[in-house]
Amino acid sequence: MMKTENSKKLKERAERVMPGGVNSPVRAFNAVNEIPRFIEKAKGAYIYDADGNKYTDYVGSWGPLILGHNDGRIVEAVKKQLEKGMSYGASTELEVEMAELMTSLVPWCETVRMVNSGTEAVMSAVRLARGFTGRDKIIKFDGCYHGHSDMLLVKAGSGVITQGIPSCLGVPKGCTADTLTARYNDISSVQRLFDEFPGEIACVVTEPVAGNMGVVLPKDGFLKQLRELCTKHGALLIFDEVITGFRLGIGGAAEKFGIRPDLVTYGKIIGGGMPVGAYGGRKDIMSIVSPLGGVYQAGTLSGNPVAMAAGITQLKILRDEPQIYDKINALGERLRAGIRSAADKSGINIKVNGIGSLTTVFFNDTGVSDYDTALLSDTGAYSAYFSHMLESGDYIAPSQFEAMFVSAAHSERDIDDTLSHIEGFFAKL
Ligand code: KE4
Repeated sequence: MMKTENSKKLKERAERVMPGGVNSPVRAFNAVNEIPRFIEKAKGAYIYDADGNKYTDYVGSWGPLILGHNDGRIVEAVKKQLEKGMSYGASTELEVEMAELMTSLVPWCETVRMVNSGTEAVMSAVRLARGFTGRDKIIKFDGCYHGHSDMLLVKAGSGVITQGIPSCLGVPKGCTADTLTARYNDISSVQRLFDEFPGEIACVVTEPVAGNMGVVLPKDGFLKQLRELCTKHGALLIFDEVITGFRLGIGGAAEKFGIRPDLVTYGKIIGGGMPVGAYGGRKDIMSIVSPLGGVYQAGTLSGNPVAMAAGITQLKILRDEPQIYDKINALGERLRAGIRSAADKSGINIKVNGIGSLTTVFFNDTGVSDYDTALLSDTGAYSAYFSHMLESGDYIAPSQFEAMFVSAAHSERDIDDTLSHIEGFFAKL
């Protein structure tokens, strides 16, 4: 058994002064009945906890660390900026460079605004869609998670499913009265809402590949039908690419599936590990964002130079070394093929969903294509799986409803070692 004394002590200290002892609920490990590991340091594909245990990391800070932890080039860029200052509350060339870089890499994102989190990015994009269309209603999908702004905490995924919160306390009915929900991958459920509320729907916001009910891929044609419906009804299509942006490829899911959203949101990877979010898209829509127009949005640390230095460095590496995507996608495929083969050999009924470097093992013997089928998963079995993997030295998501992230720092050896641990778990069942 791994030593966890120091993590245990830190958990007790944390719980005295922080709700649940965490700054984000999923880190509490409540869904997997384990002592949350307090991480002391990290490098490449590995993290090390307060008791000196080493893990191969498949969380990667929930997505930002596509190059692995503490890439020397990013560290150098951050150090260089730190010598010149941390934050000015004034414009800098770095922000311009970031916006030029993003809009050059993602041409349908014609202008972009930096914020400090994915939550802020999606909240702002939805406000903008409402402001641009003059309509109040929005459509989101059951099981998709777009951060914790009031109007989007309706049948949300990620930590909301993990903690089993049917709906969030503290969100007044008025804030969600205009939030309509549809079933992911069921275009008729979207059509019905447009038919029921003609001329009232400002936008459809979606994760183009869902990552917050576990990884769920869009069915063939689903995103294209969404695009067509939004165009037909004068609603905006918002792709929440906080997970998929710059992960599925330099152009994210929009490029991979050949769909042009009206607005797109980013986070995670564009910050290189620092707190960053962004929203952007069609210039005519972005042209009503303050100070140009009447849709207000602001942020003390938006475009923070240290965060920009980290994010620009990471994006430039991804731009200049496209073979990184070949590597992480191949490693993701190796992982999925290995898990499926191990399950077949041991006669275990699981489903493995994934795309590129994103994977989820569902303890579920039906296909998982939406919120309802994801909820059929055996979270008790997932918890046992999590504990086995943790004890074996693999740090995977402490929730059935999240993704495994592979980085460019992972090796085939890491994947094969992890596969042997998974085989070991299946053998115990
Ligand atoms: P943040 O506010 O946490 O930076 O981003 C919110 C968000 C928005 N959109 C999507 C598609 C997201 O996945 C997220 C946040 N992702 C979760 C993990 N699935 C963050 C982890 C956590 O909450 O601790």
